[in-house]
Amino acid sequence: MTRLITVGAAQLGPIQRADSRARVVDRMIDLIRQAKDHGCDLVVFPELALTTFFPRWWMESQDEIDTFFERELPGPETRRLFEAANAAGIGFKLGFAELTHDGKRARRFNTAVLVDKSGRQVGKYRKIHLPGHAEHEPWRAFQHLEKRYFEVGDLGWGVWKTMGGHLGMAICNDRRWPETYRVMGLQDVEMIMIGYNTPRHNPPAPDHDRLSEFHNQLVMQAGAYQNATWVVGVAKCGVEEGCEMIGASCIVAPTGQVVAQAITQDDELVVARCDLDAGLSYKKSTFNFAVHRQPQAYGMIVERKGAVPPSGT
Ligand code: ING
Repeated sequence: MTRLITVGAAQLGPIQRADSRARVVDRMIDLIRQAKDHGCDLVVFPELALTTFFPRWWMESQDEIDTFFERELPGPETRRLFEAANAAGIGFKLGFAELTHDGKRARRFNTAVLVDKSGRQVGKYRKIHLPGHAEHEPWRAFQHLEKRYFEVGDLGWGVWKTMGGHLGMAICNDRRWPETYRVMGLQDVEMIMIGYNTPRHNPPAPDHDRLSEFHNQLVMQAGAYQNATWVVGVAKCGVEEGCEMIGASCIVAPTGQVVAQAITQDDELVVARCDLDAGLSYKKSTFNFAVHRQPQAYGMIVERKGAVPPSGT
């Protein structure tokens, strides 16, 4: 018996600072319409999909920073998106900047929510690996202030039984860290949805720029294969306010193979029919965690944060 889920990776082209949420929602609803035409069950949108990638700018006014956050979701400007998906009978994952209050103070996270075909919010994830820096670094061609504008996510990496399978989420820089995939792999995840906004140029390491798409694909193929799971990576890309971000959205099978990939740096729906049982043969053999893993040897991975070189001469 195969458990097929038809997935639409809904890559978004650039969103300029002046682009309204309404304009962006129009574009996303068009991608949902295309997904419906292709028989998609699930649509995956990028990280911070409603606005331009604002951590590229140093801002002092919290009010100005907060214009990029959602205080409620769905809210007045995003309700149309939820209604369109529900009318199409399509579930979706949406990345956005979350501003919430815990009764004592405001909390700000780089967040993703998973909504099923009935419109129910079944899962939420808050980004844990925040890249970049927390202070103004004017030497950079552009800033990357995620460590300033967001808190480290406090929900862990969950896996939810929905859409006929075990689905999990991660966000952008998370995809570069093997721990991200393994925590979900240990929850028997079958599909991991990852949105990203990845500038091509990395100011502290410009020699990496030419390898941006290679590294993007490498980490998601590795994560998929080593945890016998589908990985759906979806970009917001193109030139936003003079800053180019890579596309290369792709759908990776548990075999590690890329089964579909975007070819533009614009709005583009990438579709694949994903058999959620495709990882089973790996989970029963090569990556049978219960049989082959040796957690007693892995303690350093949790106990030690930074690398410590060997002692001696
Ligand atoms: N963006 C980038 C990412 O991890 C980055 C940050 C860029 C890291 C280039 C390394 C090299 O894809 C986000 N938003 O995490």
